[in-house]
Parts: sequence; structure tokens; C-alpha cells
Amino acid sequence: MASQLESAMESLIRVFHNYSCQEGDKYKLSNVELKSLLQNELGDFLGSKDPLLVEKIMNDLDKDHDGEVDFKEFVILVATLTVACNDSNMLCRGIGEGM
Ligand SMILES: [Ca+2]
Ligand SMILES: [Ca+2]
Repeated sequence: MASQLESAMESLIRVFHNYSCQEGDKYKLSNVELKSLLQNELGDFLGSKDPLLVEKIMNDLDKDHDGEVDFKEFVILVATLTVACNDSNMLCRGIGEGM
């Protein structure tokens, strides 16, 4: 049986590919794909309905400026959010309850 961390890593990869293969490059998230990933998978986290938020996140994440988010760039987002979550007791409590 996979450990918790191994399962988490596997889920991360699976979630990314669920969205990245919807259009265009199968290994990268377009603006549209990133948006639906954020809304469906991180809606509670981001909470905001700010339409510019996706633009902003895309600009921040797209380190190589090809207009898409690859897995490496996606992992940076997840790591950043995980650190933010760990820093915030309130968020962690929320996640604990959801599990
Ligand atoms: Ca894609
Ligand atoms: Ca990119």
C-alpha cells in the first residue's frame, strides 16, 4: 500500500493531467484549464471570485512565459499554498475537518 505522501504525490499528478489533457498541449495547463482546475480543486482555498485572480496566478506561475502552466510550475503553486496552509492554523483546522 502506498504511504500517505506517495498517495498525495500520485493525486497531484492525476489532478494535473485530468485538466492538462482537456485542450491543446496534453502536458500543460492553458488559461482555461488552469481556471477550471483552480475553481474545481482549490475553490475553498482561493475563495475569491476575482476574475483577475486566474490571470494573476497564471502570470506568477508561468516562469518560462510560454502562456501555459506545466507540471513543474503547477507544483510550485501547490507547494506555495501548502506552506501558506501550514502557516495558518485556521486553514489547517478547516482541512482537518474536511478529511
Ligand atoms: Ca492543455
Ligand atoms: Ca509555462
